Amino acid sequence: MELSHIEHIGIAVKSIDEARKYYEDVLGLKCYAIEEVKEQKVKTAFFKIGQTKIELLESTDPEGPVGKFIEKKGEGIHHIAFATKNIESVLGKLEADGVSLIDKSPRKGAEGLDIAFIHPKSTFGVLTEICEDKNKK
Ligand code: CMX
Repeated sequence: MELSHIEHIGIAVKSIDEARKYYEDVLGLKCYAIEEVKEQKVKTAFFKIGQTKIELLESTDPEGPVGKFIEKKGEGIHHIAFATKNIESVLGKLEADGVSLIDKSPRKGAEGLDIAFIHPKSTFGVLTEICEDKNKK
């Protein structure tokens, strides 16, 4: 599988304004982007540490994926995202291996990345995202 590194870790929070104080004032990371992803019913805030990002996820709709997650499980790690340079090939291999894909083909996510999610029932309970930054080529 052509995965290069952990692109980001998504963390569900009730309030980005509240949670970012910990990441900025305590951990000393810098929030470099805030973006709403309407289709996913979330507002996101990004921090970088090495080549990996932390993505804070605040729900904009209780019926959205992050709203439902917080309601059931509370705040915490929501997903892990792996980077690749060939998302179509990775998705093809996952499907051939019988892994349950939420997105069978890539779609646009935050920061303009091409993304696809894998169902947590196929990944020992961890919602997993594959992403490719096609602008980097
Ligand atoms: N991690 C692990 N398990 C999760 C989960 C998560 N993030 N979200 C839901 N689940 C589990 C639930 O606990 C539940 O498990 P049980 O059946 O054992 O109770 C099961 O999945 C079904 O949960 P649900 O609340 O009924 O939710 P849905 O089935 O409607 O949807 C999922 C679950 C993962 C398919 C959906 O959240 C999804 O498609 N997620 C991908 C998109 C996404 O998360 N977008 C937000 C981030 C966007 C971004 O990063 O920009």
